[in-house]
Amino acid sequence: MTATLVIGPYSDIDTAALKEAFDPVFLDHPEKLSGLDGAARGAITALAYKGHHAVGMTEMDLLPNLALIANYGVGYDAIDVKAASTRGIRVTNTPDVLNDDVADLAVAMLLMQGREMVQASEWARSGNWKTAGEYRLNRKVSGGRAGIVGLGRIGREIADRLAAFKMDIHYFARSEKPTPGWTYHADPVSLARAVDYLVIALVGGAETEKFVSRKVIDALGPRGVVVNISRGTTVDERALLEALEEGRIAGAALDVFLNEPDIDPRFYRLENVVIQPHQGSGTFETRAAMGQLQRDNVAAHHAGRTLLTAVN
Ligand code: 8YV
Repeated sequence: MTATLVIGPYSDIDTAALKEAFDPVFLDHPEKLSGLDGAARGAITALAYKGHHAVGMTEMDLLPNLALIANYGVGYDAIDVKAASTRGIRVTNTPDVLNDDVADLAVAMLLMQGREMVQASEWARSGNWKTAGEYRLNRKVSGGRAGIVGLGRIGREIADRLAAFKMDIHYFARSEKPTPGWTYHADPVSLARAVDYLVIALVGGAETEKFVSRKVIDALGPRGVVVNISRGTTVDERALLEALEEGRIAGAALDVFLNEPDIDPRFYRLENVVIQPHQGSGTFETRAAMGQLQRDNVAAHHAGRTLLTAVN
């Protein structure tokens, strides 16, 4: 009887590696757990999870001997860590290995939004360039003012990249960091007021829900652009949509949304929004590293070794 359960939409490469390493039970969604018989559920001690559906008390109660949830991703907001800790279940994630990709995507989206690259590409593809001439002028990005909400590992990588674009770096974090030349703001409204681009790099979960509030969005003003690579929950999405539709901010570049992938269709109608399908960490190289780290955590658990990247 296997002791590992794998849940989520894994790539073929990850699936093969998981199979080889643990000969696990595979499920595509946590809601399928109740379909496993009691003996199979009772044998499971490790869960390798990938996805953004909630894994909470109900799921944990169905796995009475579960001792590890190894999350595929740095953000573990889908997992009720408090409930896990209460049951003595350890949780691990995959930090650091994805910092570069997520930061690259944030910067790329910011440039795409400012330079209207989606529309400009469409201009060329549709033949307008040949028939109607040059694409319209757009907005200079280098030298602008960027505000990073959350100067953690990913936020820091984004700030470093934007500094290389000669941008004036402002940030909000729980405490001021030793970052000479960068401006600290103790509250996000003050940060939004000071910048053109507001880049959200917060962790997800209840404590950051709607942290970028209506007030913050209003403070950004008509030249302001919201860039989000964190979680859809960190922004008041309703307030963001209203501000975009009413032209009270200049635009947005979003890799994350509420209710992914069934996102609010109002976003599709907004020309000034760059939309990405939550692909921040989605490169072959980084996904290989994330998968390896997840499997290393599961292997460490089975061998009784120290977990590599424990959350609780
Ligand atoms: C996802 C992410 O994990 O790491 C995170 O927190 O959001 C992503 O890397 C990835 O989409 C797999 O579900």
